[in-house]
Amino acid sequence: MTHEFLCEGLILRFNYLLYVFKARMFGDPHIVTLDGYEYTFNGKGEYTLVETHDQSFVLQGRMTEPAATNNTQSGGTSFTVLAMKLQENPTIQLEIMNDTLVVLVNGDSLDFAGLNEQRIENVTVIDKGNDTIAIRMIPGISIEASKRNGILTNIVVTLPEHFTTKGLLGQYNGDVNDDLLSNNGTLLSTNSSAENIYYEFGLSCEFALFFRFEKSFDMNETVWDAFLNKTFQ
Ligand SMILES: [Ca+2]
Repeated sequence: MTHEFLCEGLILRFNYLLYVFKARMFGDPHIVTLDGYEYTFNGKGEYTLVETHDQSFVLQGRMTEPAATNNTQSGGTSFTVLAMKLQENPTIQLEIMNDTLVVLVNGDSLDFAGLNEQRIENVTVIDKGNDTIAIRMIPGISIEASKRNGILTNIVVTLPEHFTTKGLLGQYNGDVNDDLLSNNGTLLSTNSSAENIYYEFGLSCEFALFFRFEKSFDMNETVWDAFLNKTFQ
């Protein structure tokens, strides 16, 4: 399987683990935690993917339900925004605007100025072409994502192994069995049903706003109502 191959390569080289969001046309978001536990989470809203216990690094994401088109049928949710912050470095946001993948730095669109790489403090943003952006942060954080069919996909997160985390990407500590630690401290069995994972773990990762997506966040009533629809699966 692709993720196993990727995991193996990264473990051998960097001793990192990773998360892979497999590309599917509006399909169920498939998550592989940093420790390698796989589950499906069809959330709709804004969630913490990774938060280190000391809150020095946070990665958040927005999941929305793409509109159905003539050729596709909606029915699942997908990531459309990622936002991250490391310590006092600028907030970096990846977002699809008007079918274009853009990078916002503290809310302002990043101008690559003809280059494919920009450095902002301890953060390097790389335009890898083919609608793929990579963000590297000292000390060894990497987030990559691609735009495909109007969503963010092939999201890969790598962290230094000494990081300890919570969030949708799990409790990162080398133990695959304790990844479903909800925000209220309840530990779900990795044998839990998809429904239990959705309600008792996934929804607990909706974040108390650490930072906002204000520059581009469409606060119109329809979108906001949709984000508040906790019954969506
Ligand atoms: Ca774990």
